[in-house]
Parts: sequence; C-alpha cells; structure tokens
Amino acid sequence: MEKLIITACLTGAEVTREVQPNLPISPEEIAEEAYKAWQAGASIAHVHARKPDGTPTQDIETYREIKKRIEEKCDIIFQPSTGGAVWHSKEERIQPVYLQPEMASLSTGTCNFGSDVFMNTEEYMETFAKIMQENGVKPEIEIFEKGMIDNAMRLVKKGLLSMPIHFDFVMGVPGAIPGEARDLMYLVSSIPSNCTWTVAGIGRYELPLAVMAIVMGGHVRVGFEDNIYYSKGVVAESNAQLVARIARIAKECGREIATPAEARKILNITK
Ligand code: KMH
Ligand code: ZN
Repeated sequence: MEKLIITACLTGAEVTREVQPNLPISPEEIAEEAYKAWQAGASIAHVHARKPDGTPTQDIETYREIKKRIEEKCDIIFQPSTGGAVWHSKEERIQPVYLQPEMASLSTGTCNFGSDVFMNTEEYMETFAKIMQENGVKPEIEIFEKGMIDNAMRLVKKGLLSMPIHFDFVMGVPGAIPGEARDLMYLVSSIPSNCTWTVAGIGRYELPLAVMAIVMGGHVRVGFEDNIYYSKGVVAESNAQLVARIARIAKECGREIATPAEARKILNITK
C-alpha cells in the first residue's frame, strides 16, 4: 500500500473562536499551525484565509502572506481553497489560484450545505478547472455527493481535468452525502481505479472514516475545518493533535506516513 498522505484543514470558513478557541486566524497563526501539523505528519495544508476579525476572505494578498509564511517554515504542500464561504462570489473564490500554488481545491457540483447552498454550476467548474490548468495548479476534487464524481469525469472528457484525478470525499455535511461506512464504499467504488482519494469526515464522522481510509489504501484529512473535537465534548488543542492521532493509528496498522516529497510523487505534482 502506498504511504498515507495526511491533509490538515486548519481553519475552514465556518468555524469560529467561540466554539474553537484554538482556531488559527491570522496568516502568522495559520502558518504556525501548518508547521506544527507538518511536524505531526501532515504533508498537505488545506487553507482558508480570514480577515483579522475572523470573517472568511478570498483576498489574494492574505493568501500570498499565508503561503510565504508557510514556505518559510516547512515544505508542506500549500493547498488554498476555491470553495471559500458559501456567500463568496465566483471571482473571489478563484483568487488564490493566481498565486500558482501546487494544489487548490475544486468542487464539482452544487449541494445543500447546512441551511445554505454551496454553488458550483457547470460554468463555475469549467472556469475554475481552466484557470487551474492555465496556472499549473493540481486540483483536489472535492466530492460532497456522488454525482460530483460524474461531473468531474465530464471535465476530463472536455480536456479540463487530467487523469489521474485526486478526489477528496467530504462526508457528513448536513444536506449532502452522509458519513457512514456504506457511503464511503460507494464513493470509492465509483472512481476509476488509477485515481487517488482522501476522506474528510465532518464532526463525529472524522475518526471512523479516517480509520477506514487507512486500511483501505486511501488518504486522510483532519482538522478544525471538519471537526473541532478531539473526543465527544472535548475541544481539540490544535490541528496537530488531530494529525498526530491519525499518524499513530496508521503506524499501528503498518501504514507509513508520506512526507511532502513523497506526497508530491503519489499525486503526480511535478512543479
Ligand atoms: N466552505 C465550504 C462552503 C473547499 O474548501 O474547497 C466549501 C469548502 C470547500 O470548504
Ligand atoms: Zn475547505
């Protein structure tokens, strides 16, 4: 089995300091959190930027500063979000791709997102994929519902995405695909066998789905964007604490952890 890629989703767009006092917000805090997650075994940092007051922002200058600060500290793969917050415009969401990061997230379909709608029309997907191609950015395809896999494969047919795709199954968002074992089996059996996949379980789904991915040969995403707890009712101390637990479980299962250099090879990142 190939080594395990652990992604740390450090901040997200929805979590607040009220519910997670250890949430990194400033570029300095996000970079430090990425560094500690890297020390704990993460090879990708999935990043959402925030304004100083905590409001989510897709401002390119804020992302530029986060990228620079992370690169000064370690070689973790910087993966900015193009999902942003549900109320960000298409033009705002694509901004960090112009920094030409090695990767960026790309959602291939619209879904309910709690009481909101996370909008990704065909036009959004095609525009984002094209701009990523033009800027040499490897997309991580965010899957919130099974039909989004089919949408991604249509983008391959149109020449807007290259195989093999790297998928991230985001499971357990209220209003989208649940996070039960059968749901993960369904998604994994729905992608081409030469593609790679990560699972991001939301809330209480994070740990059981991560354990499944470790033994199935997938990869794992953990962090405050998806889950703020270490255990029931116990708020996690840091993103690194969540990463370290996954690294420990993987090692116990005989699955080695990928360094960022090894993750780049697994994901065919050639930059
Ligand atoms: N914040 C969500 C609405 C991504 O980063 O690409 C979308 C999201 C997906 O987080
Ligand atoms: Zn995200």
